[in-house]
Parts: sequence; C-alpha cells; structure tokens
Amino acid sequence: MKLFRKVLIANRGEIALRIIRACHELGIRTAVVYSEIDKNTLPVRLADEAICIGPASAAQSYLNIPAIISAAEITDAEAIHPGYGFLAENYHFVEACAASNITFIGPSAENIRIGGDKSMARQIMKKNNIQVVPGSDKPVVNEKGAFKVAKKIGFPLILKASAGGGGKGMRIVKREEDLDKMYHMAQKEAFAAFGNGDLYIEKYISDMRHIEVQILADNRGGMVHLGERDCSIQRRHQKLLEEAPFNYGDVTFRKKIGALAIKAARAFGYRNAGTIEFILDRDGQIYFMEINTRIQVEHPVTEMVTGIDIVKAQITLAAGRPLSFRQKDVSFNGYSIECRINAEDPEKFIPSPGTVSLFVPPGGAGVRTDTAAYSGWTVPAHYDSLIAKVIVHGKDREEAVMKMKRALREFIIDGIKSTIPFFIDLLDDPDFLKGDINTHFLERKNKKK
Ligand code: MV4
Repeated sequence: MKLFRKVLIANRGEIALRIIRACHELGIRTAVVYSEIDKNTLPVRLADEAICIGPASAAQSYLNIPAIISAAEITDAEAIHPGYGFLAENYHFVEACAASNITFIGPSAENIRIGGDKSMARQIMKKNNIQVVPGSDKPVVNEKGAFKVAKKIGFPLILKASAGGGGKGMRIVKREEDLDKMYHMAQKEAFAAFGNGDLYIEKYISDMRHIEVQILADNRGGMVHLGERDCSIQRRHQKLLEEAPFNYGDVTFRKKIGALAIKAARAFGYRNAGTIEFILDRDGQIYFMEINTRIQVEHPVTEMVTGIDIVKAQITLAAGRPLSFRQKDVSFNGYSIECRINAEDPEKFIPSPGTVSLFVPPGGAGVRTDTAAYSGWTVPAHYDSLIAKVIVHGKDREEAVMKMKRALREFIIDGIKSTIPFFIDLLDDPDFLKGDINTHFLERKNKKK
C-alpha cells in the first residue's frame, strides 16, 4: 500500500524542494503552493502540480490557512507537509487539516501547542524529573513575581518569553536594580511579537553550548533518537553553522543525552520527527531547554552521519507506519557540518535581495547543497534570506572542516551578497578549529576584531 497518493507542500525555497525530493523517492505525487512572487521557482517547476495561493506577502499566501486547505482539496492531496517556519508550528492549522480530513505531516496539535508554550514545556519536564535550569515554575505574573524568583536563584538571570523562541522578549539581567526595567521591556517586546507577554525566568548559564537531539516517534510508542547536533554557532539567535556529532562528546555522552531526549519526548507523548534542545554548561551539566515540533533547517547533518532520511521518515510515520528499525540499528558514521548561506551582507548581516546572475553550487565527494536557487533567479525581500545550505561529510571534524572550506571556495554566487566570506573566515579561526565554541563565540570574535 502507498503511503499517500499525493502530498501538498505548504512551503517554499530549499525546504519545499527537499520535501518534493523525498516524496518522489517514495513514489508520491506532489503539489506545491506558491505566492505570486514565487512563480518562477524550482519547487513550482519540479512539483507535479503548483497552485498559486496569493500575493507575495506571507500573511496572504504561505500563512493563509483557508487558501492552503483549498489548494489541498483542489489537488486532491491526502496530506500536507508544512516544512519549517510559516504554519509548521501552528496548531490551529493542524486542527484545520484534521477538520478537512487531511493528514498533517508532523506531530499532533497538542504536541505543537505544548511545544509553543515554553514555560509549560519546562513544567512538564520538571514533573518528569528531567533537569531544567533553576527558575520559575510558571510564567511570572508581574515584576513582584520576578523579584521573588530572583531572590531564590540569584543573578545573573534570563527572562524568556513563554510564547517565544528566537530571542524576542529575551533579556539577560545581571543586577537586581535592572530587573524592573528589563522585565517591562521584555514583556512589551514579547507582547508585540507574539500577542502574549508572559515571561518565565531561568538562571543565566554563561558560555552554554546549544546541543539538540533528533527524535523519531511512531504512533504506537516506538521511538528512537538520531544523536545530537551542536548548534552553538549563532548570531542574534539565528543558527549559522551546525555540526554532528558533538565534538567533545563520546559514545557515553550520546547514550546519556539520547536517553534524556527520549525520556523528554515520551513525557510529551511525542509523535513524528522532533528535536529536544538542551543547554550544556561548562561543567557538563545537561538541562532541558525547549522542544521543537518541526523538521529543522539543520536536519541534514544528522542525515549525513546516520544515513537516515528524516523527511521520508516524517512522511512514513505520518501515514501511521511503525518505525522500521530500533535504536540499536542506528549507527553514527563520521562528522558533518552545515553552513547556512544567506543572501546577506557578510559583515553587517543585513539582507541583500536581488537577482542572482550566476549560481554554481559546490559538489564533489561528501558535499551536499540544499538550495532552490539558480542562475537568473531573483531573491525576494519578502521572506527569510536563507538561499542555500552547504552540508559536508568527512571521517572526522578536521576532514569535514577542510571539505567545507574547499566547497565554499568553489561556490559561485554572483549578483547579490552572501554570507560565504563570513564562513570562510570562521573556518580559519583557531578556537573554532579546536572546537572551542559556545553560543557567545561570535560576539566575542567580533569584539576581538
Ligand atoms: C540561555 C542562555 C543562558 N542561560 N538560557 C536561548 C535561545 C537562544 N537563541 C539563546 N538562548 C540563550 N538561553 C539560559 N538559562 C543564553 C542564551 C543565549 C543568549 C541570550 C541572550 C542574548 C544573547 C544570547 C546569545 C546566545 C545564547
């Protein structure tokens, strides 16, 4: 029996193409939605069908739930893959799919609702004896509540938006006298961004590493982890480079953090593909941070070291199939690094949309480029500026770094600015080469200049 006859892809760019490829390898027909400005794009060309759902503005196209449900009905698609961003973590969309008898390729609406409520997710972890950073058990109701928690955990602390992620509504508070002001600033920012000003508090962990674990879960309680990724190289809360495995980890570390991730995912009753994010502090303590209920941009590094196609797995699991392998069947081979190439000024990190006059992605052994760009394509200013992901695989970190350097040097993107020069510089940094990185690596590197 076929998994699905046809899948609708409710996304654009490289991830839409990634999903089209997975579907076609599974013998599933594809329909893709697109906005007016995305008419001349590769996903539109390569899917079996394409449906225009509105103008360039995401609110009127890729976020337009009725238009997307209609597109699925018109094309007779049985399932929708949301990709990442846009509607991927909108549980109302999952409910709208269910109401129209369309399978949502992803976790349950409840998984997504809880995953989007960061303070609630924290509480669930605490109840299940999974270590979280000391902090508030619930969103704090006012500055008085914030002071109460601060008395208990001390300074520095960090205020985070319950509805957040991505750094909006986040503030580090170093001293008691700053708390009142920072609380109100973070709350205002969170409300403006999410329509919800709830804040929770954590003790601030300095020099943390961001380590996350990929999970796959079927609908019958079967669950495996696909190992960890180090996503510590970020700038303004945007991940820029990810690697797998964690360079300073070993088999014991992977077993420990993998088991922890499985325990966390079980506590959520998790289904399909997901990621458990952890904070790793300088003493090696592991704390739960968040659960991500979508396919992530950086999923290819895990695919490279495990040989498992995570998007195909998502589709198979959403069709109700059980996992076809067990934890002991998951093996880890070599080292992988991903660089996110953005259409941005590499020094100022401001968007650089425009027409790509020449586009020649790198290739060769152990190099994968996930992109929907081509020579003559115009990068629209309406969406995020990711235009390509270069992913390499080598026998160890050193080989992967060398491979990435040579791949980025041969990558031709003319007509617009890209972040390639930034990565070529980063890959020569002595501390990066030692693997001595954390989430503040780039801020410090910038100061040194
Ligand atoms: C933290 C932290 C320190 N302690 N949590 C979470 C989302 C990610 N983008 C940044 N996050 C952090 N969470 C605890 N308990 C440090 C960061 C962090 C950060 C925070 C504020 C401003 C800049 C930052 C840069 C990297 C990491």
